[in-house]
Amino acid sequence: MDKAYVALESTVIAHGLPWPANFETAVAMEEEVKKNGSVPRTIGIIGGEIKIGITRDEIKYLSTAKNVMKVGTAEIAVAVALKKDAATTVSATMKLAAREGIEVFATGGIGGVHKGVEWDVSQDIVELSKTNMIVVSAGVKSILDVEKTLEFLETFQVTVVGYRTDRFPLFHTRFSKFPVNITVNTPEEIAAIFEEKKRLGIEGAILVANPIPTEYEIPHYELMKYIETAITEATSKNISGKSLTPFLLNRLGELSDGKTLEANIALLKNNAALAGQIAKVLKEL
Ligand code: PSU
Ligand code: MN
Repeated sequence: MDKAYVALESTVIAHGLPWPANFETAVAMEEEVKKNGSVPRTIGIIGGEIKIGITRDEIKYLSTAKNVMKVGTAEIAVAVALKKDAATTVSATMKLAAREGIEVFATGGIGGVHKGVEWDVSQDIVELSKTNMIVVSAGVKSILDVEKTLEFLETFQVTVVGYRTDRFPLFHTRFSKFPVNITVNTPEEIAAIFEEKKRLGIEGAILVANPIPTEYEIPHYELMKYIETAITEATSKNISGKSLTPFLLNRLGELSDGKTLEANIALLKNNAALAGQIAKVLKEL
C-alpha cells in the first residue's frame, strides 16, 4: 500500500440517513479521514461496477437515486452481474476493501442480532469473523439486542476492543451495562494488536468500539422509549429483512425530533477521525 487508506461504506449514505444529511455526512467523513492524515475510499457499486473510492458526484448520486440495492457480501455478485447501482453494507465494504489491501474501515454501528423478531442476524458478523481489518464503530446499533450481538461476536471469534472505555458503547449513547473485556487507549495499541494478529495468522477483524462524543449522546432511558415505539411499529407493519434497519433508524429520527440523526452524524465523523489516525499509524509501522 502506497498510502494510509480508510474504507467508508455507502449503505449509510443510500439507506441509513435522509437527504441531504446523507450527502453532507459522507463528505464530512472523508474530510475527517484526510484531516487525520489518511486517504478515504468510499466504496459503492455504480451500474454494476465496483468502485473503490466513489467521486463526490457518485456520492451525490447514491444519496438521491431511487432503487439503489443494499448489498451485503452475499449480494455483491448479483449487483455486478446484473449491472445494478448498489450501496455496500459493513460486510460488503469489508470484503471489497480487503481485496484492495485496505486494512482500516470506519462505519457507524455494525449490524448484529435484531430484537423483537424471531431471527434476524446480520451478515456483518460473519464477515467480521473472516476478514482481517480494523473496523471502527460506535458499538452495535442501539436498535439491536446488544447482549446477543456481543455473544455472537464472541462465538465468531471477533476481537472486540473498547476505545478508552470499559463499557460497550451503544451507538447513540456512550455506555451500556455490558462490559468490554479489552480497553485500548491509543491508535498505536490498536495497530500493534492488528499486526500481531496478522503475524500469528489469526483471521478476522478487530472491532473498535468508539463511544459517541459526550455532547451528542442521547440519555439511555429516552432512547429506549423511541426504540420500543419504532420496533412495535415495524412489527405491526410487517417490516423485516433488509428494510428493517433503515426503517428503524428513520423512525428514531422522527420520534426524537432529529436528535438521533444528529447523534448518528456525530458518531460517524468521530469514527472516521479515529480510523484516519489508526491507518496513519499502521502505515508508519
Ligand atoms: N451505521 C450507521 N448507519 C447504517 C449502517 C451502519 O450509522 O445504516 C448500515 C451498515 O451498512 C450495516 C447495516 O452493515 O446498516 C446493517 O444492516 P442489517 O441490519 O440489515 O444487516
Ligand atoms: Mn438482517
